[in-house]
Amino acid sequence: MFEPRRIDRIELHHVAMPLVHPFETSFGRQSVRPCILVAVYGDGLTGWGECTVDEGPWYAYETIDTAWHMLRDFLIPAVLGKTLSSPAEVVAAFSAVRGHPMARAALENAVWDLLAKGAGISLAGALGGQRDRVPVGVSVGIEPSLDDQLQQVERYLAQGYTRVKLKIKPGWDVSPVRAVREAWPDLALQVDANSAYTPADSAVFRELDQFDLLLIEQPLHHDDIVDHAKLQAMLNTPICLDESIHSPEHARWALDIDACRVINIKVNRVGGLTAARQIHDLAAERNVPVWCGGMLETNVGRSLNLALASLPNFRLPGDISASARYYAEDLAEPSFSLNQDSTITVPSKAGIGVNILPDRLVGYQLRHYASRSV
Ligand code: OSB
Ligand code: MG
Repeated sequence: MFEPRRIDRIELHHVAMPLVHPFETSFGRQSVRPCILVAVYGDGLTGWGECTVDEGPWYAYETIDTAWHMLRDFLIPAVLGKTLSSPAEVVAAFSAVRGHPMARAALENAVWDLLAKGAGISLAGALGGQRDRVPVGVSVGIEPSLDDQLQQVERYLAQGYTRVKLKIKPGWDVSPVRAVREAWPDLALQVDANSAYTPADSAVFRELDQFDLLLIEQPLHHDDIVDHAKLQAMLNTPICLDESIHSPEHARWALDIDACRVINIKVNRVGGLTAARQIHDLAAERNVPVWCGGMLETNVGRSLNLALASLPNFRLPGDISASARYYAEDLAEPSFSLNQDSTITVPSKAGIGVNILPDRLVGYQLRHYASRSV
């Protein structure tokens, strides 16, 4: 499918993007979202990937600085100067590196973009995607009061979103869910605890089980599957794992013991598009639905998420909201808007289908690294 392309330079851009509205989860409140953009240069074309790391190890153990170190000192040297004809060769080149999925994903995904651009095909086409628009929802952060939360939900519903995810944490769970459920009895609603609970909290989940939720995302420990299996056995609502699934192996282990009945696929968390597609395929074989999670991406990561979510077993709406839900201006264009049917259109231009705006990139940039040119 792809033509061989020699990787002659790789650059890293650490950027910080101000969010239009602070985003609070059980692990903290954020008004600025950092990320590392990876640019892979090969025979006159450039591929881009986004590393969705935070400043600190809150959602995952990786940070901006660990990813920078892994990319600069191990991952870039493993592919620089090589002639690549498939992303699988990048996966193989990284096989000696343990862990650090977000760092690996950003560089592998940039190579997917480069090779798809070289072949003149969209990333969705390269992956085998089958839809030209994908259903999406919105992830609503924890708000200072129930009134603020209801207002946020109302605002997003007015914009056309038909699926809402509420962030929960101990002390902010049953009452916000009840308030939203009472206000909108038919809304497609789900919750995400980001690992804030322990097995001793099962009473909270039995109560949440009454609200006809689509799923309960990552209630327990970030590395656990065993306690999730025990909790799943007590509930009718499907448990969805996010943080606990770091690879196709983790997905298989979790499904084998019925630790979850839905998987949130985040391409960075699982180490790249190759692994993300493997998890998608495994879940499809077992008739388990998946959906595409988000990490407050710029348009670089968002376009890639849309391509991934065009695969057929992405059967629940993704956390892929319109660009304007996140940033007043993005560093790549075109921006994504919500269609009237709560979908977003999958980019059809070659590669990820968005262009970096160099002035914006420089404007949001905190740090830059360029490898040797070879
Ligand atoms: O757990 O899904 C999560 C954002 C940052 C870190 C973790 C999560 C999230 C979201 C945002 O829920 C989803 C989005 O990008 O819209
Ligand atoms: Mg989550």
